[in-house]
Amino acid sequence: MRNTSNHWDIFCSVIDNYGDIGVTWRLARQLAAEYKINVRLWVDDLAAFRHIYPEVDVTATTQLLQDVEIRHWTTPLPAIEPGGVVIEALACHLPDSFIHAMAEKSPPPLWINLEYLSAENWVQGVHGLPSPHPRLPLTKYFFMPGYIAGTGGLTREAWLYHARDEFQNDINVQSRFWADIGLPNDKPGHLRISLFSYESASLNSLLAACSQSPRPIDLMVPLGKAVPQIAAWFAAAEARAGAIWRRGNLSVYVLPMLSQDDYDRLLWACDGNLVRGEDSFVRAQFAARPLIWQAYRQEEGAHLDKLAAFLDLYRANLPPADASLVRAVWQAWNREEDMAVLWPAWIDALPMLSTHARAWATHLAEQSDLASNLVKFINKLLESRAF
Ligand code: TRH
Repeated sequence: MRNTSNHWDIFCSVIDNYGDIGVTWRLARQLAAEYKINVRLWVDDLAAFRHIYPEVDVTATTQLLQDVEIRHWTTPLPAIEPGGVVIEALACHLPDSFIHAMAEKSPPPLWINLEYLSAENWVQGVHGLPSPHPRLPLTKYFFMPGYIAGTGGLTREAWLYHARDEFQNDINVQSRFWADIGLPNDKPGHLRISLFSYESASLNSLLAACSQSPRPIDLMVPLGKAVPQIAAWFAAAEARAGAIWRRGNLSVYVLPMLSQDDYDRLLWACDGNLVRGEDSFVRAQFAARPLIWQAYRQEEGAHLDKLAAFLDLYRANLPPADASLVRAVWQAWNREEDMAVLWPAWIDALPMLSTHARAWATHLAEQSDLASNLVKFINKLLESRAF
């Protein structure tokens, strides 16, 4: 593929949590590593960034990480010449001064609005549409991540599946991983489930069901929103990384937040994963392990539409009884209902769900990835400009 060989600016505003920086950092480093693009990633919250990439220096206005130039996005933005491509990610707003600098550049940068991921049908219709600026000689293009042909695809690095398979096929590598993150690896018969969720009224019933499970369950919980609620359920005084809480057949291991790459390994290593938002959700699908997704809550239940659209795709090849179970479990978790009956049913179904998860991950890899789709999209626009 032709190298677009110029400078790209990606803007990321951290609205909350880690998804905004998680998505943009992952894309930025892939563009730099696989396409040798000079990426400048503007981030307004370096502290949030450091949670998923501990090497980040929160005091630096400029730093180079994995061949990506990281710029602290301050207000006002320093006067700077825009790159040839400008990506406005996940509903952030470019500073006016930068938009004017874009309009003054000749030719003007290609302006991409990278949207949130959704499995809903309308995504295909919007993907690639131009939106001319009302006053300035600039056009912004919608780039929609998605699961089906005619969308922008999903961010998936070239190395990902190979690294996952090497990890999942090598018990020694897995043992080293557990040791490296300070967890025991000598628990035959235990199920290991990772949990990354928002606060939830369902959580207590899930913990209770785990504690009564016939098979011991180890819940791996990186520090975050769910931890105080779990600590309260155990009546534990302090919620810190390293804490271990036990009740019945449930053990909860509180982990520090891991780097993005180690979090991938955690997803690969566990028997099942509870994930949320956007990026951890996609990574859990790539992990080829059973998952339950908690969608980011939106006004008027818009997240439940997103959930339903994804479930339609994900369950398409499952026998009816299994398909119903998956929908019931995911809906209950998202509607914050009681998990007492559904959780044990999901645990019992793990062998079937594992087979399905692998088939789904294989299916996803048939689609070209978001970075390569984006580079193709940009090259096409450049070619159309040449005439
Ligand atoms: O953190 P999230 O809930 O993020 C978001 C934001 O809320 C955002 O505003 C919203 O629009 C979006 O969701 C849909 O969930 P997400 O998307 O899964 O992002 C988490 C990131 O954190 C992801 O890149 C994985 C990373 N991560 C680590 O690197 N280490 C960890 O230990 C964990 C648990 C996550």
